[in-house]
Amino acid sequence: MTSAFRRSSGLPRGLEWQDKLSSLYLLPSGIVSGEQAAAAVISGNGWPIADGQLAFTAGAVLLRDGAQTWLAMASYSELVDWANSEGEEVARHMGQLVRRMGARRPDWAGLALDRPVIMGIVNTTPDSFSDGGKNLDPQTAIDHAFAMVEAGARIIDVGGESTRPGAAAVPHDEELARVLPVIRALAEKDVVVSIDTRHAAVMGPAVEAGARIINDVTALEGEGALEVAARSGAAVCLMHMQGEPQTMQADPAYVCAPLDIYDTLAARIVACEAAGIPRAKIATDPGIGFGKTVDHNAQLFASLALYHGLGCPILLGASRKSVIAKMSKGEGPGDRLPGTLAAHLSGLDAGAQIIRVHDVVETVQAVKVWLSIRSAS
Ligand code: 9MG
Repeated sequence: MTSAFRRSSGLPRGLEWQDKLSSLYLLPSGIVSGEQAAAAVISGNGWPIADGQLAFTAGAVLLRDGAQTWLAMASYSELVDWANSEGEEVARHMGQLVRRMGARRPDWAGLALDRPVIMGIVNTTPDSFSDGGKNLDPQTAIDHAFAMVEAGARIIDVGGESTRPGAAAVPHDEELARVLPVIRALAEKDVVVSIDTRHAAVMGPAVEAGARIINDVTALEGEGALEVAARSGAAVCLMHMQGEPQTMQADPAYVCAPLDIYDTLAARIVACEAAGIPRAKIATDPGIGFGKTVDHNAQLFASLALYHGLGCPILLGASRKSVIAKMSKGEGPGDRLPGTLAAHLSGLDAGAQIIRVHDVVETVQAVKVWLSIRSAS
């Protein structure tokens, strides 16, 4: 695996900042929790992340320069001194970033984000990469979803069109016929449902049927999607994808994957706000496996905390994806649970609030152990 960044010997100093601020990013590191987080913040050696249960005590300043991104590490207090010594513009830019990182995240779709939210996957499709065909019958899908809720899932993500690499498009009425009975049955019992779709024509009826979240792998780029999502009042998840499912894995290319994706998500948040979707309703997702090589995915896992700078909850979805097998020894989708857990727990360490999974029982156990350890720190 290769890093997305090049090591710099020190923090960037004395630059003409006014034309460089948009190339300046902060990747929080040295993330601690519980009493350690509180002690770091009180002593001025750290800053809270999202809800105050986590704090970062150091950070990487990332500076893009053409095709290269330079990385300089510093402790939190060195970062503060540095930002203040580089002039008003840098202090303001860094101040906005850390304020966004530290702001408490309000409930999302009515869910408190003070402990990890597990989103269970129900694909009512014949061709999804891992569970394709298993939940095509609505009653089977509904039973499976209730079992996931019983096991601890707090959201059920219902999809009626596969977005796996190479998947074919499905007519909207077919997609609706697959998802609506499942959404209705779950919503009737007050289950929080997200509709996994990239089509405005599906989003509207799905929300009317009771879905509280629109999970769109194209970050509401499709025709009419922003308007429908805004009108619906639903929470949204903006996921990053490069290209189209048919071809996205052909030759994914970035100047710097973590930062290119950060910029795209930032622009989509601005578009949402302009359309009337408040930031409080938005979650962001770097889109593991969607138009990314193994190196790109590894870089995203390693820099996930960067996305706290967008000021929204982070959703991470690595469940059973081919990247897990590519990082290991080529296991089939049904044998990727251990790698999936490792990837998701690393996401929780970075402060991700929501994880999207197939295997709820096993994930709940892993998260409970993770929480016990975290709450002792
Ligand atoms: C629908 N879908 C498939 N993979 C996903 C991921 O990683 N994140 C989100 N939000 N949705 C996904």
